[in-house]
Amino acid sequence: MNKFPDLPIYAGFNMPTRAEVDIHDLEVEGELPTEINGAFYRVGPDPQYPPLLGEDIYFNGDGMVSMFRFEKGRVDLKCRYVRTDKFNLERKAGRALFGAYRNPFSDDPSVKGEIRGTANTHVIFHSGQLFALKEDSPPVAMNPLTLETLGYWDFNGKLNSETFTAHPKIDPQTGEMIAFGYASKGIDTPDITYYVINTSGDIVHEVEFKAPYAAMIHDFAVTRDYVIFPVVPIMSSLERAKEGKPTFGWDATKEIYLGVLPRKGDERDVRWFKGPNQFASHVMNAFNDGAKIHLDIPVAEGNMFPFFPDVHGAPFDPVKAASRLTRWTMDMESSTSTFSHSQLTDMVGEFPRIDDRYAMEHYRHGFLCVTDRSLPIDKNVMGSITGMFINCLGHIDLATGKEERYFCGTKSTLQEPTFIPKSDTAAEGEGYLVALVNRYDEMRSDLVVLDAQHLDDGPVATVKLPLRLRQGLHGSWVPDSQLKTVTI
Ligand code: V55
Ligand code: FE
Repeated sequence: MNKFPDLPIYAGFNMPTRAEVDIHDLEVEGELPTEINGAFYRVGPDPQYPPLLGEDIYFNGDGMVSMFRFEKGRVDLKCRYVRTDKFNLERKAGRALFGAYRNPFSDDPSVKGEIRGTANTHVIFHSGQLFALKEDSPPVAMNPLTLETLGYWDFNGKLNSETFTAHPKIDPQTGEMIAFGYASKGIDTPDITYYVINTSGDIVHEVEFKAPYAAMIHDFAVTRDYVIFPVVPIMSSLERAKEGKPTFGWDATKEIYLGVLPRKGDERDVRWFKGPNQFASHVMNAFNDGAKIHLDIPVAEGNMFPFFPDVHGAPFDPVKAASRLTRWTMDMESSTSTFSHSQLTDMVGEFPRIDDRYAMEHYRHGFLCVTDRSLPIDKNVMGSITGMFINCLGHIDLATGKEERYFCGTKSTLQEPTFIPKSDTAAEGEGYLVALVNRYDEMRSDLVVLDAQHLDDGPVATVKLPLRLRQGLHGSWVPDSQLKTVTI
């Protein structure tokens, strides 16, 4: 009975590991720079139990957090499941109780009304806690040192939204966490609740407003003066959910909207800019020059999520799913409701990252997961690839236009990188990029450490893992200087 179905998302490299491990002093090839001191956290879906409905999508697996603790040229690994309410209920039952992604109508009646979150999308450190995040539910607080789950977190009773984004932004200058929840009044509601959370973890500003239509708002952008909510038509539908169809689906007939709000504004200040139908999800960074707001984001012509099918029945188009980093510019002084756009690179990529100390500001260095189909691939060992295919990490210097890339080889794919500054005072982009490499030939993972300014040179060190970490999503770097503030 406890057997995952014979489906590609549970096979080969994607077989659930379900492994909570502690490994002291991982094997390292090359020299780990001794200035890397802190913790690299990342999270991804790793289903605890075979799916209730016989199949599932990757986005619905239980969150497994990994912590790579770097200290003086050595690194330890700790992996722990996030003990969400869902995880605990299913462990007690010894089987899956929750059904389809974001569809409570498909659940076992015994869990009606329970929080369905999987905490599988991002891990963020703020106000001394680690938060494991899923956009359909509140954050889950974890002990940053032990990865022990403390439970759902409501910011001292002040979280009014049912939901909380997996992509909050930390202001590197003020230490504030800027966040929001969409579908904040329930599934398929157009409601957005925006939050500013101070360094002590208290909600100090809250704004409720409505999006032009109810859709998935996976990420948003923050500048020094504004917040921007990109609304693209990954539509939700309660009717579809009740019929047992996917709750979310792509609508190629709908325009996109960018909702702009001054950071300390209220609902009357929200201004919507409109653009033609296109797909965008993860924001690289944003900044404003006075009234001009620039938002850098990979943009695709069409849907990138085949598991959220076209609502009008069009087949998934992999060519239209190719995304390229684009700069959207809105002018708060003009009276138009449109925005301009310019493509910043020819590289096809998603999962954009930056030196987070330059978030919300003029910045120069961007990093991306890149798909280059012209590079060689060993088809014999790469059979079990599903979803996105990432074979390079790209660096783009936005000041000079210069690009560099690291190619992970013909038998491997990459996970999202995270930037680690050389020191707290190092210049922008001066430091390392860490990323997990999925070694399909060895069914094993490596953590590569690259010089962020010289990706072409290949890893300065490779942390050799004696096990496989499933494809993950997002992660964070927390330097020792911040870990020292942890008191739990
Ligand atoms: C995304 C990922 C999610 C999700 C919604 O990358 C959007 C987009 C891993 O879960 O629930
Ligand atoms: Fe994301």
